[in-house]
Amino acid sequence: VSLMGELDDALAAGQIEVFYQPKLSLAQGRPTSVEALVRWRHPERGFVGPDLFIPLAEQTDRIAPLTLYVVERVLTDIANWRGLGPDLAAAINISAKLLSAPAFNAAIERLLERSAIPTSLLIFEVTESAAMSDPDKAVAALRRYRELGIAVSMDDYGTGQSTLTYLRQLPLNELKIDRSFVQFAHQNRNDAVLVRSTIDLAHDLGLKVVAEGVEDAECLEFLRAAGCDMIQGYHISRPLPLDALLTFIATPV
Ligand code: G
Ligand code: G
Ligand code: NA
Ligand code: MN
Repeated sequence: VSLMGELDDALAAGQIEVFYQPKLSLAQGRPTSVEALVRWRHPERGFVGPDLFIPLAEQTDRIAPLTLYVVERVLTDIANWRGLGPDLAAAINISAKLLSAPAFNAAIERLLERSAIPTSLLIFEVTESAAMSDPDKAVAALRRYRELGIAVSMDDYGTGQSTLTYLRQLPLNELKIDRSFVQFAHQNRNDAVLVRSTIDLAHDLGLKVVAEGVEDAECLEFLRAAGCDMIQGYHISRPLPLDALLTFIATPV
């Protein structure tokens, strides 16, 4: 049996789990959002990471049902952590392809209508390449998400091909600097320049900036000095299952 054949059953069998990685607001000194990251607990193969099965799901038309499953899970989980403290938004990765899929977008709207969770607690993360295949449709979909109250974040910024074009065209709230630039920015002069000027550029365009892949305190301090708004990475927390996230929220950083 192929891995993809099994993915259909995995959803039904509850083998797809959603972990959450906190993003720390430097101004507020607390997490203000989390990123939802899927994991597949396969009964025989053990843990299968999203790097392996997300691209396969995209190639075999399983990405829409998988993403809808994640969105439903996230809406349920938000209900679990609301009330435990200040509001914590959830970011969901949306594959390129889905932006131009009318059936997916209609299904998202139905899910949100049925849910009591305010859309202001949702962020959709898209990659530069995501928007690239069909820019007009991507722009229309992102505009619609924003009309619905969902914030839009550009993920993996800096690794795509036509970065400035996207910054001009896409309706964005937030930009996430790819971890390959962030990780060593406090040690490497060129990386430091790229990260600092990206933060300034984003701010001048009215966008919030998230640095991902922050692995130590020196990197955090570099980013604070550079005026970065939010940081995400192992230094704050690894991606956590819901239980551990609830504990994390209850524990001051
Ligand atoms: O921690 P990590 O191994 O979770 O994530 C690996 C990659 O998988 C990242 O690029 C992340 O954006 C992607 N990913 C994780 N969850 C999802 C998801 O629900 N949908 C999509 N499209 N990508 C995801
Ligand atoms: O591609 P995207 O940015 O959506 O995915 C985030 C990926 O980065 C996930 O695989 C997540 O587990 C991973 N990640 C999160 N924080 C860190 C970090 O501090 N260091 C490294 N190396 N990877 C991280
Ligand atoms: Na992401
Ligand atoms: Mn990223």
